[in-house]
Amino acid sequence: MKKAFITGIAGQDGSYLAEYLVSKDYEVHGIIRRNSIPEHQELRISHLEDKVFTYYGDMNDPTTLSRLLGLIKPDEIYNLAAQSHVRISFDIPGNTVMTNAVGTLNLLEAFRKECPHARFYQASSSEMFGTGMDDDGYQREGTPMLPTSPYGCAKLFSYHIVRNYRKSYKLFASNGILFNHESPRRGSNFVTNKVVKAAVSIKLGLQSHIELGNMDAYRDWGHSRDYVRAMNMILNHSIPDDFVVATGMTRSVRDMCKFVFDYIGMNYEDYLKINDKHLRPEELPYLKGDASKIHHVLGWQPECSFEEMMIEMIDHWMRRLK
Ligand code: G4F
Repeated sequence: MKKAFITGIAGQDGSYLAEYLVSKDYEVHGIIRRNSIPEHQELRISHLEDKVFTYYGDMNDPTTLSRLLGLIKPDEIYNLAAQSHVRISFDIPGNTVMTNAVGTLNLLEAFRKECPHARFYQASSSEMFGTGMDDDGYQREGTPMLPTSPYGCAKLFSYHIVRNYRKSYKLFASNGILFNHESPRRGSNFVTNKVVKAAVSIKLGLQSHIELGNMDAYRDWGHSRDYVRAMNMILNHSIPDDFVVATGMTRSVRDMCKFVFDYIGMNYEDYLKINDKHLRPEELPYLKGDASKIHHVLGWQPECSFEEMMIEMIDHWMRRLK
């Protein structure tokens, strides 16, 4: 039985990954941060209560990371913990860098010292590309990375330090460069789930309007459940390497909003207010990933379409709010 250690196990991706690994007979361990309202902390993994082992831990507590890796001796380490909200990274840049950059270094050091034969997955992000783009309008593994946020800068440090540790110490350490990925488990301050929750609330008479920021940003949106499968495939490849994970299709926030409101029989323009507080000091206008490498080398393909995913999210909020 393989053992996996997941940082960020209680998050959207951590919960789908834990579910997937349990289904593949892994013994799954993960850390959660101490929170003053413990009832909310493990909501996304409450259905796995008897199937996974959770511990208090923090990316900025290297002693705990070392102790846990020394105790568990995992075969696979998935570093998914992060301050994951890009706009909020402008409000708390120091915390974002400590968690998303220094935290990765802390975990790599614990890995190198306590279980160097394990395999290490780093949750790298398309936000690292920022305004970098190839001439054909795609971002892929070799595209220049010019991040536009503290979040993107911190993730770029982690991406490079993982490559550096791989080469310097001959470790199995890989990056998945994941484009946006969503699900009903997405936090409701990310744009897809914010729009879905608001549209359903408006339909049910619980809310009057929605406030958004940049409607003309384009994103490549896939389903988290598909993307955690890619993480596991990346770690089970014969060599450590870096892979873009994306759908290859891009849509604007406006298109996404129109799809959701149309689906439930409303016109988004009747309910939309633009509020500058949702804009970022530097915007990232356009993301579209080329996942050819992971298609060809590992045989990964997404299974859920954008439309199926958004409808799953709409159904989720309809059930919850009714
Ligand atoms: O949903 P978002 O907040 O996601 P964003 O910033 O693209 O970041 C997500 O994807 C990254 C991968 O590229 C991850 F690394 C990261 O952790 C996170 O998961 O915003 C998407 C777009 C942005 O362009 C934003 O400006 O939606 C635009 N937007 C417009 N109005 C809004 C809003 N975003 C949010 N969160 N809230 C709004 O009211």
